[in-house]
Amino acid sequence: MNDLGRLEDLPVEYVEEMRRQNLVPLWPSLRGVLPPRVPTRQTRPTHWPYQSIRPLLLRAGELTPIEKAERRVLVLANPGHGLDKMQASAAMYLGMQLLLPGEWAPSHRHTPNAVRMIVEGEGAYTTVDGEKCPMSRGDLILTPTGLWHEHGHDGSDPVVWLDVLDLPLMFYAEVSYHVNGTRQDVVPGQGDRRHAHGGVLPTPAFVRGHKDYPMLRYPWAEVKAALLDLAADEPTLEHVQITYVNPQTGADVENVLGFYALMLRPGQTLRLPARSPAQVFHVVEGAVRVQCAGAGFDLIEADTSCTPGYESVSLSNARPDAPSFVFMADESPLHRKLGVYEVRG
Ligand code: 1HN
Repeated sequence: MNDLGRLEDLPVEYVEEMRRQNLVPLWPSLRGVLPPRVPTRQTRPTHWPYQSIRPLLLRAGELTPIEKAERRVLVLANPGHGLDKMQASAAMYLGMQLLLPGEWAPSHRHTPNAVRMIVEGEGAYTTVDGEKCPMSRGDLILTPTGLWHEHGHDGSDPVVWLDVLDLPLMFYAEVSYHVNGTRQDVVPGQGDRRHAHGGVLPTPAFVRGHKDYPMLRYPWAEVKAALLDLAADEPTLEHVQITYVNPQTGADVENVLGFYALMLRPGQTLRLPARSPAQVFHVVEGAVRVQCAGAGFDLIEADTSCTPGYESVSLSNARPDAPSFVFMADESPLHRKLGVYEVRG
C-alpha cells in the first residue's frame, strides 16, 4: 500500500496554518520514514585506497602543524551521506590520522568511543587512562568513552593509523562533546600483559582499582596467531574470525561498535549473509576483493572499504597461495541493544 495522501493534495492555506503552529501531517511522509521491508540507507559501498590517501595525508603534515590541527586527520567520508557529514555509515566515522616524529597530540577525553588500527610506522604510542600503549602495524588500541587519551611519537618515520569512532551516532543523539586535559602521568602496568594468557584471568576480587575497560591494546601478533591457530585447528571451518572482547566480561570491547579480525584462507571466497549492521573492512595483510550490492572493490594492504546493512557481502582472498587478514568494524552491539539486529541469510 503506497497510495497515501500527498502534501500537494492538501489546500495550501491549510498546510501553511499547520506550519505556523509547528505542525506537519504524518501521512505524506509515513512511507519515507517507515519504508516497506528494507530501511532507506544512505550508506554506499565505498573504497578508500590507502596509496591515494597517503600523499594527501603527508601533505597535510607539511601544510598544517599539529598545534593547528590537534588531530591531523583525513576523514573517510561516504558520499552517500554527503562528504560534509563525515560519516562512513549511520553510526561509524573513519579517519586516517598522521603523527610525525616528535609530535604530540594533547590529552583530551570525549563522549564518543574510539579505536585505532595502526596502519604504518613504528615508535608512536597512545597514552589511554594513564596506560602507555605502543603502536605497531595491525595493533588495535581502544579509547572508550570518557577515557583520557593523547598521542606521542619517539620514532623516526611518519606513523599513520585508522580511527574508528561512533561519532555520527553520538552527534545525532546530541551527546557529543570533549574536555581538554593536561599531560597524563603514566601508571605502570599493561592490561594486554595481564590478559595475554588464554583461559586465565586475574581473579576479579583481588584486582585493585576495578576498570570497566581492563584491556586497551590488542597486539596484532596475538590476533594473527589466534587466527592461524584456529584455522589450523579447524581445517574445515569456513569463517575464521575472532571478536575483540573485554577479557573480564566476554562482551564486545565497546558499547556501540563491534570489532573483529578475519582470516581468508588461500583463494577462499566467503559470503557474509545480509545483516542489519553496516560494515567496515580494512586489509591488514594480503589482498581482498569486496563485493556488495553490485559494487566490487579490489583492496590491497591498508585499503579500507565500507558496505551498507541489509546486503550480503562477499570477500575473496586474491592471494591463491597465502592467507589474507582483514580487520572489521560494524554496528552489531548498537543494533543488539536497540533490539533491531537481524540476519536475513
Ligand atoms: C579524536 O579525539 C581523535 O583522539 C581522532 O586521536 C579522531 C575524530 C572526531 C572526534 C575526535 C584522537 C577524532 C577525534
